Amino acid sequence: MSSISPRLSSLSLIVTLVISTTACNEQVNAAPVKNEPIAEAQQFIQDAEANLAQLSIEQNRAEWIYSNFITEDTAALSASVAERQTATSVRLATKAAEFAGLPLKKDEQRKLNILRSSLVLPAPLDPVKNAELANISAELNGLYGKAKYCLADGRCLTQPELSGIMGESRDPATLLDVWQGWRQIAKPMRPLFEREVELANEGAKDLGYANLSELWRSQYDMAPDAFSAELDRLWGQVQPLYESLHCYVRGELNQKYGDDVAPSNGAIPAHLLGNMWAQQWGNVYDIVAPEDADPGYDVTELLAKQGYDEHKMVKQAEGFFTSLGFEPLPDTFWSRSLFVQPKDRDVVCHASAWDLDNLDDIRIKMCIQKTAEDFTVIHHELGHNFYQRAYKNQPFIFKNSANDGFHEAIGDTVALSITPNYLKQIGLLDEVPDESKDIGLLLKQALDKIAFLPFGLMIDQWRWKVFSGEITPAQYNQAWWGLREKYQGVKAPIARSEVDFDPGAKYHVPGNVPYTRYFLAHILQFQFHKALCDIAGDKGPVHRCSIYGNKEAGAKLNAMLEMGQSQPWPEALSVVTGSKEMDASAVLDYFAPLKVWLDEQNQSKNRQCGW
Ligand code: X8Z
Ligand code: ZN
Repeated sequence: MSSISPRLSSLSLIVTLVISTTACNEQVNAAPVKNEPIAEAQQFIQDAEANLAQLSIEQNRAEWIYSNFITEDTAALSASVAERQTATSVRLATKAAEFAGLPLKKDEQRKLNILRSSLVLPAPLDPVKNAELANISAELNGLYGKAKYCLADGRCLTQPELSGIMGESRDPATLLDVWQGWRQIAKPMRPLFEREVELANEGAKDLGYANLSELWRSQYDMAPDAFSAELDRLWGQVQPLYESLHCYVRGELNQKYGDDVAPSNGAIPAHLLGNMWAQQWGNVYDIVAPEDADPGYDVTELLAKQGYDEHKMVKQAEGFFTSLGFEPLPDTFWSRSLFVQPKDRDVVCHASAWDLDNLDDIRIKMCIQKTAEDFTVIHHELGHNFYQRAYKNQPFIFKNSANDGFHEAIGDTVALSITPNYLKQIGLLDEVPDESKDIGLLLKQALDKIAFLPFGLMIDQWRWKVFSGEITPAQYNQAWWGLREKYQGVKAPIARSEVDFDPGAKYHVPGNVPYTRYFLAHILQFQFHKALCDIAGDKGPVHRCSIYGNKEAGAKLNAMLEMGQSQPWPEALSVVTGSKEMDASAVLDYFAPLKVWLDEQNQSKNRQCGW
């Protein structure tokens, strides 16, 4: 999906370079000899870039076909391309490390660094193990994509269909059935995941990293441990706001369901929060809505009332980007994307955005539900596509976002501008609620954005410990729930054991997609939104600002997107925000009135917060 794929490998030309770094470091030779390693490194970069650009297209096509038609044959073809591509990318990463320390141009050094550290599923050098890893990875993806759970009434449902029930049902027994049913599908993944970790750790070691955790954390223009500390700092900024929200929601759930189902203290049972993974809670807004500040509209209903189908939802989202000055999506986007879940075959329904040719063949693949939630997800996906197209003129290695959090933040930033005013402008809403309803709007937003933060953090806290060996296979599930409780204050509604493999029920675990990117995106999008609203000259509270139609804000955003990964991320961040630091103050400012209100509510009801 992204340009530098987890598994790049070679079909043809592997440039074998023999270099002598000592000659260069000692700096004693005459100029022509001294320059030789530099020229070799430059040639290596040029060849690697051409090679990878070509290979990525083949890989994208194989993966696209596999995820759109999951069969044994497409799995085998996709695994075989992955195998060849991983072999090349590992070879290039190894070689890139050998050029470290040469006095190269900044751009060249950056490219070597990216080549060395951008794998997310490195295979061991041993070709047999590489093939095994490619097969495991394809199998895990297929297991998730094909998974269905059959209800007692005989209906066998896919993940988006089951998620629909988790969002809508208010019957604890139904919710519990679907919650535990979806987790059945993950049990067979456990041995495959365990072996995947073993092999990828070996691959990371071959590349000179202590383990896969260190490699994943090395992709942020800073030392891996400094990055971990940065996450702790950001989490510390938003934790009090999360705790206020948790306390309020737990209290309201207790009122709705009673002590037996939803206790008034301790962790919240994970099946009651309107989402399969309790990661975003917007679907229980009706249960927790403030009595006197409810804005009184529901985007899902508005979409239905206005006859929006899947295509129109995507068109409307495209319209936001073009209003900022971005070119419309190409015709091929409309003819090649997947919007509707096919009835006759297995597909990976989890929403994704693709850039098939690293130029203009951009697409999304998504089983769209006609809901407010998916209207936002469509903006999220298009954010990826507009980013990809903005950096298409960069050299191949820089065709990526500043860091992976940036890629995840762009569409969400735009979606923060889906305000009541905007909905009125596009004809979805008749009347804009007055300011007295802001608490309702902010609460709805917080249920998605603030509730997500600890979830966005804990997935990789778990995985990094798995990769480093701190969590052993015998502790996978128990450690998972330990972290769920620690960060989110959420618990399993029924007993779990090591027969279960609950992490596997979340797409990004079998899909091997790093998850910290979403935590970062949930901080960054508020920084971007605030800065773009300033540029747009908006003088009101930031939660009511929409940058819709503002070409100046669009131009600034585009200036950052065009840079791709060519500069360290603080440089890109400063283009839009003027700051080189990730900072959650913008989150706190946005929700400041809600924080006051939540604390008042919790106090007036004498709630004991925390878990
Ligand atoms: O996976 C996604 C996107 C595709 S990159 C739909 N998201 C995370 C998730 O669904 O768990 C967006 C928010 C978090
Ligand atoms: Zn995304």
